[in-house]
Amino acid sequence: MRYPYVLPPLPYAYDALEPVISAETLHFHHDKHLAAYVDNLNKALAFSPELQAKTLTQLLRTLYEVPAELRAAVINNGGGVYNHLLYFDQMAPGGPTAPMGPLAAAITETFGSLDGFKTELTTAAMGQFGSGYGWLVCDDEGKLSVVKSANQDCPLAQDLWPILNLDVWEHAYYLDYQNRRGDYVDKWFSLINWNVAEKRYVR
Ligand code: MN3
Repeated sequence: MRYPYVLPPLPYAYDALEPVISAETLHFHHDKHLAAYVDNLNKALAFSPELQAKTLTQLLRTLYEVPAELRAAVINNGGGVYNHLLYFDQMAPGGPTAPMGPLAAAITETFGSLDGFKTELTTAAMGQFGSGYGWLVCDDEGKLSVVKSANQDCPLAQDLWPILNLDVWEHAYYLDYQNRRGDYVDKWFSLINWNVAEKRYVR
């Protein structure tokens, strides 16, 4: 994926994730918030052919090569596009309720159990002050960890490969849960499309 960026359709029906996430939330989150990140990323890159030539992943991995005057816009809007595409892709109704294969083994090895992983990601997501994400990432050796990030910062910039992310910006849950971030986080785990996570892990 590279410039000019286009808004891909939501990979399922807007009401597919109800009752955990409402169609109204997904309309705003995908059609307004993500669309704005796509538009603003294109504007930020409009006069930079060398940045246009990079894939989005390359761009976020080499932020140090982005001119200082564009860097904040690329971090915020490039991250906003990448992070949201992952967020929407990794959710699905009625998928497998647990990972299988190499990711399952790695989760057990790192966190003790799937519940151990959920506890750690919940702690990260709840501990993120203000807007941001909780993440399941791995390093180049496939070693898993849970991290949190502020705003639209993406772990790619730290040479970490994102496997799952949990958007805890208020726009992700406020219509459905108001200030109850914990209820949203708790229910969100039931939406994880473990097939997508597994594919990202064994890439
Ligand atoms: Mn969001």
